[in-house]
This record gives sequence, C-alpha cells and structure tokens, in this order.
Amino acid sequence: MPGTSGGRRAWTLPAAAGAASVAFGAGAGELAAALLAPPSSPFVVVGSLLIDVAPPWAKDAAIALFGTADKAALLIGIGLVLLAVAGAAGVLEARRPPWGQVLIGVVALVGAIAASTRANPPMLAIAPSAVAGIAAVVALRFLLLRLRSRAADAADRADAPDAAGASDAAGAADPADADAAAAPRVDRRRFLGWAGGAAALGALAALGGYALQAGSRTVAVIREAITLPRPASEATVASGTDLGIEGLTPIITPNGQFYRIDTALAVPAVDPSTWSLRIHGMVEREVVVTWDELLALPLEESVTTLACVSNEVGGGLIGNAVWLGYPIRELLARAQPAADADMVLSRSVDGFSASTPLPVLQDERNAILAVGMNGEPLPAEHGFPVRMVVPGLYGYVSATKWVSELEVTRFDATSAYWTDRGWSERGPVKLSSRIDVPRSGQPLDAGPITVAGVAWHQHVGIERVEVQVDDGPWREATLAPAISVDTWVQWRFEWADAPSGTHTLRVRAIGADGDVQISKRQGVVPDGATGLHERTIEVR
Ligand SMILES: Nc1nc2c(c(=O)[nH]1)N[C@H]1C(S)=C(S)[C@@H](COP(=O)(O)O)O[C@H]1N2
Ligand SMILES: [Mo]
Repeated sequence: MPGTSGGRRAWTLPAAAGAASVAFGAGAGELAAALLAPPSSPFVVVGSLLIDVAPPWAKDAAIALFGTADKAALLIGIGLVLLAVAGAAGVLEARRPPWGQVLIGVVALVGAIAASTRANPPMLAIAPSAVAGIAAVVALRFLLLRLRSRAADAADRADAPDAAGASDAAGAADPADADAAAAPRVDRRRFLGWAGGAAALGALAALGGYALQAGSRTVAVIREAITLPRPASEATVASGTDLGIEGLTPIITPNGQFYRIDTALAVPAVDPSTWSLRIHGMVEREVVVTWDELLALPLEESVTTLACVSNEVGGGLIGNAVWLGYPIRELLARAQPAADADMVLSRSVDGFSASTPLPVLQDERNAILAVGMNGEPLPAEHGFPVRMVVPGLYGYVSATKWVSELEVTRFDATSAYWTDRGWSERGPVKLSSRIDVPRSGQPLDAGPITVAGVAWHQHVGIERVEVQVDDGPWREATLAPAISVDTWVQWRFEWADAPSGTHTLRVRAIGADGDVQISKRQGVVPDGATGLHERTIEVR
C-alpha cells in the first residue's frame, strides 16, 4: 500500500509529466514562431501584453526592483508561472482527464489572444501558440501513458500467478487509481528519462528558434543605426493630392500598412556591410556596387505606386511610397549592355527573380535601386537593404527585394520565377480604379453621400474618373491633383440626393492615353485582373 512517499509520488510524477510536456510545447512554439511568425513568440507576446496592461505602479515597482533587468525578470516570471500551471495540468490530467489538457488549451489560447492583439500582427500570429498547445497536449498524453503502463507492468509482475486477470484489471482501471495504487512500483527512473527527454527536446527547439532569428535580430539592430544620406533631389507631395476624406486611403501609404508579398518563409537577413550588387551577363564590363558606394552616390527621392499582379479588382495589394534610391539606368550605363540584350533578370539573395524589359530600366522614368521608404531605411520585409522599384510594372517583374544581382540577358534566353509558374513574362500595370468610401456595411442616410477612391495607370497617368449609380449614366468625378503619372490619384464624387434603398456604385477610369478601363472581368492570372470595381450600399 502506498505510504507517505507513495502519496507524494502520486502527484509528483504527474506534475513532472505536466512540466516536461509544457517545456516541450513551449520549445516547439518558439521554433514555430521563428519559422512562421517571428514577432509572435508566445513568450514575447504574452510579456508584451502584460507590459501593456500592467498598471503604472506595477511597472514602477518592477523597474525599482529589477532595474534594467526588468524585462528578463518578466520573462523569468512568466516561465515560473507557466511551470506551476504545467505541474497542475499534469496532476489534473492524471486525476480528472481531460481537464489537464483543457488547462493547457486555455494557456495556449492566452498566447494566441496576446499574439493577435499586438500591433500589425503577422498573418500566422496565432500559429506558434497553437503549435505549442498541441505539442504540449500530445506530450502530456504520451508521458501519462508511460506512467500508466509502468504502473500496469509493475502490477503485472507483482501478480504473476494470475497474469491475465491482473493485466485486465490494470487495463480497465481508472488512471488515477492505477497511478495511486501502483505509484510505489512505477519505474521512476525510466519515466523521468522520458520526461527529461521531452523537456530537453523543448529546450533544443527553443534554442534552434533563437539561432534562426539571431541573424534577423542583428540586422534589425544594424538597420536601426543607419542614417540615410540627404537626398540630392527631394520629392514633394503637395497637400492637395490628399483629399483628406475619412476612410479614403492616404495618398502616401505608411510603411506599416504597405502590403507585403513575397515567397520568403523567413524574411532574409542581409547585412549591408556584406551586401553588393553585381551587374553582369550581356555587358561590356561587369559592375559591382557595395552598400557604401551606393550611399555615396547622389540619391534621389521619387514617389511611385507599387502594385501586385495578384491584386483583385477593388483589392488592397497596392501602395504608394516616397522611395529614396539611385537610377538603375546610370549603373547600366557603366556596364554598357550589348545591343541585342532586351531583358534584365534581377535576382534576390533568396533565389527569387524578376524579368524586366531592358528599355524600361534605361528610359527617363524613376526605375531605382531603393534604399529608403517613406523617410527610413527599407523595412526588412520590404527588401532591406536594397530593392528595385520600377514605375509602371507589377512587382513580380520589377520590384525585387533583397536584390543582389542584375543579369543583362534576353527574354528568349531565360525566364523569371513567376513566369516559370504560369504568369506572363511581362507585366505592365493595368489601368484600374477602386472605391474606398462609402465602405460596404457603413450606415448611410438618404441625402448627399460622398463617394471617393483611387485610380492608377502608372507611367501613363489618369485623365478622368467616372462613377455610375445603379444603371444610370456615367458621371464625372473630381480628381485631386496627381503627384505624377507614376502614382495613383484620389478622386471624389458628390452624390447629391441618394434616395433610400439598395444601390450599386461602379467606377471606371480613363487613362491619359485615352484608354478606358476594361470592364470585362478577368482573374489575376496570367497578367493582372480586369473588370470594374462596384460596391453595393444600403441607404436608409
Ligand atoms: N526577393 C523577392 N522580391 C520580391 C518578391 C519576392 O517574392 N521575393 N515579390 C515581388 C512581388 S510579387 C511584389 S508585388 C512586390 C511586393 O513588394 P512589397 O512586399 O514591398 O509590397 O515585391 C516583389 N519583390
Ligand atoms: Mo506581386
């Protein structure tokens, strides 16, 4: 019969199972964060949430107690609380399954909520906490099973003469009973081996995650320390270009709101001091430019709208920024492309490539090697330290981020990343327009209603925007002044007397070249969507 030590063991081993399982899960969560959603490490997001919700006196007390180690103290504190909860989950699961698993689920849910309520959460923000929770539950069930089968084995051996009956009884026994009755005979050492192994695997996974992110952490520090040179020529954005209508996308898209599209699972970490761009292929002479050399050149500011070929009609995969960079045409002039070359294949450090027609990089437009975006170094996810920006072409054939190489070549000699996957080898941006306000579902009263949005035809310009209400005539909207032909332009239309009921608003743009926006609906493959954006609204 279990004595005092057996009674203690009845909960120490399940508690150890709980702690080891949660250590295993937490490690898996950290590794998942490094791979899938770097800013969403469960520990960091829960810590950040606590910092945000902690009352000022608690913060002051923490700083008074721990000084500059207050953040380390917080993380250690979270770890200790987690360990205590984990032990409780183990005991709970052994006695009252599945409540231990439920407790772990609740902890994972706290992580997921913390991750998704951070500013600019990444798409997979909740994934690390989900992975952590699932891994911990699987490990807990596995370890408790070990505990039970050890107990059963022990019971078996003890009752050898009636082996069959004993194993039946052990198999059917309530796990709590089996645990309590057989605890003294449990092979402690073997069980602790399994538990220790699980905890060690967790630690290894966490270390792996940390190592994976070490590069990007270093680069983030380097980026913070950079002061970009003053532009040799500045861009001006006249205030009238933004109509200042609530709900209308701002004329300049803040970096944090700029869409991000790329094939990079983990954002490439490129140290500018080791970065260089090599221009080679069908050229008179190879040119290599380093970061320091690039920054020493006269850099120009330009405003260019960047659009993704995957942008659906009315979609948000488009943004407008003030870029700081150096004209690619100047660097190509140094390299002297061969007369029969017609394409530049740009490559990034992560293997992505884009095919840009050579003449587009040689004409007078602002096709640049960009180092700055809206007054700061390129954010890591937008190509730090250097990317291409080319007015008039979709990103997939021009806007290579983390760019490292320009190969001067021919369209009939080679092809780019997305061309090999069924997209067109050339991708001029299609003339298009979008309604931003009123938003769908926005409560509207009969009477005057402001309709507003953006229109773009990069490197051509917008001549006119027209709005159609239901099946009425097309009526001209008012255009804000454009920054240039390379940027989108805002438009507004005052609908003087909207009657109550359900209405459809439709928009179309006319380019400076007289082209009218194509109304025939076409999907994004292979070279960009066509069709008119329309929005159904309810007027009361
Ligand atoms: N290295 C690299 N550069 C890339 C891509 C990529 O997958 N890898 N995607 C391109 C595509 S399809 C677009 S639309 C733009 C998007 O740039 P953004 O993420 O800065 O908005 O980057 C382009 N540059
Ligand atoms: Mo794209």
